[in-house]
Amino acid sequence: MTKTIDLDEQARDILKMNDRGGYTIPTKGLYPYQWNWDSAFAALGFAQFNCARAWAELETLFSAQWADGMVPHIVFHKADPGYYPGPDVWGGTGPIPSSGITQPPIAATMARLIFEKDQSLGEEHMRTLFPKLRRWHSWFMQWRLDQGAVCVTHPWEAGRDNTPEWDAPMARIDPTDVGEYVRRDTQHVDGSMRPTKYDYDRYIWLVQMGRRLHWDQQKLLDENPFRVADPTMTFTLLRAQRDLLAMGQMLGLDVDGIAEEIEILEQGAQTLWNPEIESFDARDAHSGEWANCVSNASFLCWYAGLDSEGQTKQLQRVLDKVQYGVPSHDPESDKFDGRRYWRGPTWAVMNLLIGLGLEERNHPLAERVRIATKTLIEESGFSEYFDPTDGSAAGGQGFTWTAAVWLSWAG
Ligand code: 9WN
Repeated sequence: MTKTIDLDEQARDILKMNDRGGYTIPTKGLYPYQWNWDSAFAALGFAQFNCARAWAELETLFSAQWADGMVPHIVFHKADPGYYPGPDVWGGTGPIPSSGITQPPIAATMARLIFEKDQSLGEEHMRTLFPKLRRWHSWFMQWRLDQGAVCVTHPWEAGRDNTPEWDAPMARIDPTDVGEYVRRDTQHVDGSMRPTKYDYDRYIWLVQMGRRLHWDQQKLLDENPFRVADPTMTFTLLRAQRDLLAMGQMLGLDVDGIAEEIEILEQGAQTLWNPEIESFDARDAHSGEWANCVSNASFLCWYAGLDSEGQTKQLQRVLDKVQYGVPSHDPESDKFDGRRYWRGPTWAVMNLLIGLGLEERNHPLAERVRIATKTLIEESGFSEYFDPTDGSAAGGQGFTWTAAVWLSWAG
């Protein structure tokens, strides 16, 4: 009991420590800016003790929304040389210096959860956020669909940077003209826990291409060799659209077209079912090839409101295989690496989304996912991610989103 109280306090302290006034950084040193989905999780964490601060987090994020509706994945409020690639490399064209890509759209869902805790002030904030969320979701619908599933155009967009799902599309990029650059991430954490130089050359090459094309979506659609229909984006957008529709109806706002978009996404989500491996999977939008990967994003189907017996079998299997699930990559695959970022480790934030979906659908595995997450944090603290085989801490420490997961769900 005492331990739990201490962890509550520690989690609140982490949020306060990473608060830069209106926005929260993921962790000091490694990630000194505002990240899109990290911020939405931070808002949910703040809502457990300070709803006004939670709304401010989302509003600051949306102050960086581009004219075309996109909400960038990093907002560079104040330059910091400790992170690469910074604002000058990205050349984002929004109102505040930013990256040129987006991240999983979970903000509408987090806003709804915050609204449910804050009915009095919440209505005013929701009314302000609603049209902005609507424009962001419409941007996805306009630019990112492949057979109704939502595509990523850079591995960083899905927030799962080096997952094996990108291996084949990444191999087609020739980054020989990428030039010299200095990575900063490996100065903060051990390189064995990070993506490799092979990955980084391609990440930076894609950024340079986007910048050259001034982040024009039509031009990127024509030129970008990396375009993958992804379960993270598809399931999170489907869920976000359902929440937006519910909020809009509740507040009597214009929800015209959202129900139709939900239908498109529902059909799109089904196109990500790979019958060969019997799992939701990523599909290369250029070649049509499957990634053939069971990842933690495959388990977001319940979060998106979709039941799946096949996916339940997969979840049971991977949870039986490692003690501290949900692993980001299949522990029976030869590409599984328990400490290398999105190639195996367990991420508390993904578990939160997976767990919420399972709980809402009264799934028998729901409690198992929550308890695994709670145990990880109790045993190894608020680290960025964890080794699913022994539960040890990995990556950055004092991490905002892990603290938010503790306060809002796992603790
Ligand atoms: C690139 C901040 C972000 C998360 C991502 C995670 C990692 C960045 C990086 O850190 O990505 O966006 O430099 O590695 O993969 O999910 O939002 O915590």
